[in-house]
Amino acid sequence: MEISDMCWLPSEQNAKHQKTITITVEESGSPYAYVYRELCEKYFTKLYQYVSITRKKTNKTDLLINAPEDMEAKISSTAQEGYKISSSNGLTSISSTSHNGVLYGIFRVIQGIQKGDSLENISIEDRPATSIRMLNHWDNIDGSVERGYAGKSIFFQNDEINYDYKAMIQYAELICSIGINAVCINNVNVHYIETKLITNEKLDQVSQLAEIFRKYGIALYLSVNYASPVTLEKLDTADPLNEDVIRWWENQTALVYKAIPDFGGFVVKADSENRPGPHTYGRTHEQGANMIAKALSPYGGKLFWRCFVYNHLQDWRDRSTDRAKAAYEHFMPLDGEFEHNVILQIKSGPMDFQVREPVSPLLGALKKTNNVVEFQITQEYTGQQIDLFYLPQQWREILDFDTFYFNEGAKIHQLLSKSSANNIYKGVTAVANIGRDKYWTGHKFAQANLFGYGLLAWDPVRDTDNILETWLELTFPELDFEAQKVIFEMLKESTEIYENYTAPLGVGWMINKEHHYGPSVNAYEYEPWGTYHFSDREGLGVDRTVNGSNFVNQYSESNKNTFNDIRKCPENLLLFFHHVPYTHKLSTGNTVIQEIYDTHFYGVERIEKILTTWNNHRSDFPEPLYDHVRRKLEKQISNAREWRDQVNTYYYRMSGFDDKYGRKIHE
Ligand code: GCV
Repeated sequence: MEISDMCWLPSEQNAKHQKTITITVEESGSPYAYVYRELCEKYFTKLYQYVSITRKKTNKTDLLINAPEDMEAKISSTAQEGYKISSSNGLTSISSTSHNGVLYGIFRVIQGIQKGDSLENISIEDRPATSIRMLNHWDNIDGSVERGYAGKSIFFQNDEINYDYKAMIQYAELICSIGINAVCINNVNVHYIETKLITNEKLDQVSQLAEIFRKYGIALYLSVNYASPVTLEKLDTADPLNEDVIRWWENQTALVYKAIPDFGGFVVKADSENRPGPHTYGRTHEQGANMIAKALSPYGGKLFWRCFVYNHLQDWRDRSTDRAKAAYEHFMPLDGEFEHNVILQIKSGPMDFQVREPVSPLLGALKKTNNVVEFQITQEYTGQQIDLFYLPQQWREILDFDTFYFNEGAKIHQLLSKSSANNIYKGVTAVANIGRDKYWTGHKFAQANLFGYGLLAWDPVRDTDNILETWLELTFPELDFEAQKVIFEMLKESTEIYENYTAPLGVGWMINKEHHYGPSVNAYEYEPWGTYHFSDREGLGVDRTVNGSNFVNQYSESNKNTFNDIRKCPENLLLFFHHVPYTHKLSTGNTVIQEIYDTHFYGVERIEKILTTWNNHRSDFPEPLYDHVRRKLEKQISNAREWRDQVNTYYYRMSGFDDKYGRKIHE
């Protein structure tokens, strides 16, 4: 594997503006002092002309890394993961009470120097707002990646755990530098061979991976197959109340912890999209989850239990079932029933990582259960790392959504950062966008999504423009401000542009079936997946009001009233909540049909303009980058045109309304 891209970490592109630095990593008995030395050696040498690393402080020491022997082995609060960088009399020190904190402090200093700060001016005390900052890889052991758009798996190949050691170290450093502290290496859809990852056949190799991640304060997790006892042990049931099943999980979990004493825990997708689960055995989610959680509990392990549970075999004729309601209906009645180490993993929206959907009503509603929000960095429905989509802007809106469940502090970002006695673990997880691609992420600019995820997970109120500027400064030190600004504008606009030509007004699921790239208006309309737009000759949209599916009722009173009332419902969610006639007037004065035409034309024009700008600035960028981005933009434009023409033609034929500007719509 040839992944040489350093992303936002110092590389040969960094000019060595700074002259000399003496770094002291005190030999204080910390088992990780060697990691700090390695990091300093690797990265400070990219930024300084002369670097000397000592084990004892002298009067030459510029940077002192203090790693106390009694550093907390297990992190039990976000304060512990914090760090302090302070300077006085020419000496800058990094200190923390945990290994993670020291690492984050070192990367913070590196970033400061990269951005041109002088060492003495980097004084900061920081800590993460959330305790869980996780990545889920959907990697399969055959090397494929479900919904992966960046090449093959970095962990697996040909039914084996098989990775490039150097690249793995690089990956761990990359994600540590943005504060990630947990990684689940395999797909939530656990197939036969992956089921064996928790057995002696594979544990040796899993533990070697865990060892790499441990160096960087990252706990390793595995997705497990709920029916493992049946698949592996040939028990005739995986019933969570069955004694043999309970014992099987206890024994298997003990084996895992013998191999990896600080193993993070399991992730489970149960009773969802053909995956087995407790329902398969006539039991409930809390019975299934608690049984596995109890097996993990003696070792401090956690169980992430996904709430992506719905009927994927719905009859499209059945208008009484609304998939959006499923997660809440399954899990809300179970609030308070889960073991202390169960964490419910809730997709950010009630459907499935669409370009636009409301925030899941389960977030904020659960009061007595640990939960994390799940984002998707891999761009399944958002352009597949061909089309530009700067995801942090979407997440910013989600994090700022007010659930109105409490008098104060009810925005999603506030809920994620607050722990309470019943609800200890809080945070975020996201599906990774990584593969063996030379840029790691398929599109070089998709690195901004991974970077932004890390920074928002750490600080969920952070401004996304500032994240983008920081990413640009760190990633492209060789580009001048004007050139960086070109990329900044492209990414800033990208989210709206993609929404313009794919999903204006909150309409969803007009995407090609299975691979989910490009338009196909009715691909899902007569299918069992519960994802419809109900277009007819009069209008379109899904009535989820009190007179329709009553999904609105799952929100707090205030949000329910907003979404239910067509005059108050945000227009970018109009078709998610309401079935409206084509003649319905919007705040812009446009009718819905005209808005459909306008947004699709506008989206294409905007992306065409971006390519023109990119071409005009050709000489500002190194040829490989210019060419890489140009080729992606050309593909995006042809995709956007296809969306425009298929959707506009479809609605022209369906409604008979002309475009008031007389633009070309195919008949
Ligand atoms: C891993 C969507 C995706 C599936 C994915 C699933 C999930 O349905 O299309 O590929 O499966 O979400 O989140 O479990």
